[in-house]
Amino acid sequence: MKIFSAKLVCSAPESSQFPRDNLPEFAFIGRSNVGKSSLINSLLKQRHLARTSSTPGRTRLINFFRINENFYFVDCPGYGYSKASKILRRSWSHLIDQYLEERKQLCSCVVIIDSRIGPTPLDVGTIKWLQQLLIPFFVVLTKADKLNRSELQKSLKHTESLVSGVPVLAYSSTKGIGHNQVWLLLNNYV
Ligand SMILES: Nc1nc2c(ncn2[C@@H]2O[C@H](COP(=O)(O)OP(=O)(O)OP(=O)(O)O)[C@@H](O)[C@H]2O)c(=O)[nH]1
Ligand SMILES: [Mg+2]
Repeated sequence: MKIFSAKLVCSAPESSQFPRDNLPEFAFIGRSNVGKSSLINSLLKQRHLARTSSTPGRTRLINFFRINENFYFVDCPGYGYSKASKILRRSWSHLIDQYLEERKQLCSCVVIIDSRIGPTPLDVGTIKWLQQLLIPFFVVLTKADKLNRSELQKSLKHTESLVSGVPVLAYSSTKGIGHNQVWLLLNNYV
């Protein structure tokens, strides 16, 4: 995919502020610090479009990036950040639930999981929720550069066994591993 333009058009604290132009959307969801914002930057070959940080819980609002004036990448707050207050955690997860339940223009979710950790109960819960809502999704295992080949194969197999039939791809934002494969799946929708 050739990227002509990519801009942050909205950081929404609540659903009334989601964009209203009805373009197709891809949502990037996963645990805090798993590499969601880095994946978005890497796919768009941008360095600082989505804010990344080694401090978990950095993305607190739902950020909408309009790409090529044609579709959106949606960067969601990470779930499961244990140091955030209970109230904050509840408001983030309420915001994400609202987004997933209501958003008609949502084409597909990209569920992001740390390849070194594999799916946690929270990830499995999210996947079940997407299946219940009939939202298409695929899984990206990030930080693949941190594993050797056999560890990565093991992680892929283990994740595949938990999400039978759903594509699972390895990705590294630092090395660009998986870039074309992720775009191939996204291209099915735009
Ligand atoms: N080695 C390596 N580090 C990565 C990769 N992806 C992300 N990181 C690092 O992981 C940390 C978290 O990345 P973010 O992209 O901010 O993670 P996030 O999921 O958006 O985090 P929150 O917004 O806080 O939920 C940063 O220090 C990144 O540099 C990767 O593929 N390889
Ligand atoms: Mg982020």
